[in-house]
Amino acid sequence: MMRCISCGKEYDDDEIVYTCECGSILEVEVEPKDIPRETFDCRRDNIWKYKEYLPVNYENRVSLDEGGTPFCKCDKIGDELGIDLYVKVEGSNPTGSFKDRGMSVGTTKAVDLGVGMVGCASTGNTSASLSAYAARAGLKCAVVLPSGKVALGKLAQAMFHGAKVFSIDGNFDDALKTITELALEGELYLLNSINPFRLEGQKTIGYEIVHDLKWQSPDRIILPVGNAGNISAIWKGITEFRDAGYIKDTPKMTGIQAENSAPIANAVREGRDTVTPVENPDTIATAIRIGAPVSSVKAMRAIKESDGTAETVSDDEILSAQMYLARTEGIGVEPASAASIAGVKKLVENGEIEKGERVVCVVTGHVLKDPNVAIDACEEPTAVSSDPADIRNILKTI
Ligand code: AN7
Repeated sequence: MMRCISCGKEYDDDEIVYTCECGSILEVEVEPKDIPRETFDCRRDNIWKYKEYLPVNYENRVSLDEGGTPFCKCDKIGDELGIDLYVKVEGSNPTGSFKDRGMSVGTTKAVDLGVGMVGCASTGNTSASLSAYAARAGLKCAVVLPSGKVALGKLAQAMFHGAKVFSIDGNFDDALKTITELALEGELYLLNSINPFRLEGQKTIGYEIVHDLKWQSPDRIILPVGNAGNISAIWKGITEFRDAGYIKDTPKMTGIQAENSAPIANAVREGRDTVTPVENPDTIATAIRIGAPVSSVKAMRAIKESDGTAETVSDDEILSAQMYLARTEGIGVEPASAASIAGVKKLVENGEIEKGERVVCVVTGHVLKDPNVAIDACEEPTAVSSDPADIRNILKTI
């Protein structure tokens, strides 16, 4: 069953509906299950090991073995900041971002419903993931992208997996309006995160983090926020496992946005409950270049209920955090993902995070998603002759 998060109206799972009659957004209701948590340990390590909590038909599942991503303790950065730091590496998913969790469940729902075509608007990763999962499921796929603002790796994926790719003269928020109109006309099944079944897949990040920590909650989970689906989904996962009795405590949900694309962080800073859209969002972290987050009500609820917060970081802070993580811990992430690392640093510095806190940063996408940013940040390779002496001399200087 789906339920409106504002007025409580209920909708049947078989209905194709994206928003409530009252205009607000929907959530899938999942009851606690009578399953001991040890059950999950003896299953293959992907999102489907939590199948009882995924409200779609398991027999129809569209899977590329997504989930079960690395959970790396990062002592070098942690020691420098005086915290206990873990990084959940979502770039290790099949198409290189956390979106695969949501698309696995979302395309399974599409198969359950018997639709023929799926679609989304995207800043890049959603389209890369959907086009792969649609191929796997044998569904037609259409994606609408903001022209010139999608990182190269993501664009390559969407095209290569065979989606029909449209490029519009506008930003993500405009692209979402366009594809939503087509979905409401019944042309295609919409798999943006306004579709609550997408978030059912993404909530498994929350499940995995507490499972990775041997059924304990971290003090805090930090992640980049664009449309705010992921922060809402992770909080849903955490509260479901709390309600099932698998964990006792819950983490402070902490969202990081880019300075000029920060409607949620602005609202939190100004103590407002309602989120005002940003007209012309801009940041080098194109994944989170979003002005009107679809899931802002859910995200504000997650932040409030969890006693969390939201913060902004500048493009420069994002780029230096991206390189710092790559060169200190060996974890390569795209700019948007580095916002969580830039965020943890800022929150330690301004005293919001206490010394000794156990913090999990979710890094959402792989460095290869945006090769241009990575290359622009580095020196050119040094041209040498094939004589080893040339190289030997230079190696003495590094
Ligand atoms: C790497 O692909 O919105 O707050 O259309 O690709 O759940 O939106 C991507 C978002 C963070 C933000 N990190 O997550 C899209 C899209 C990366 C992302 C986010 C995105 P949400």
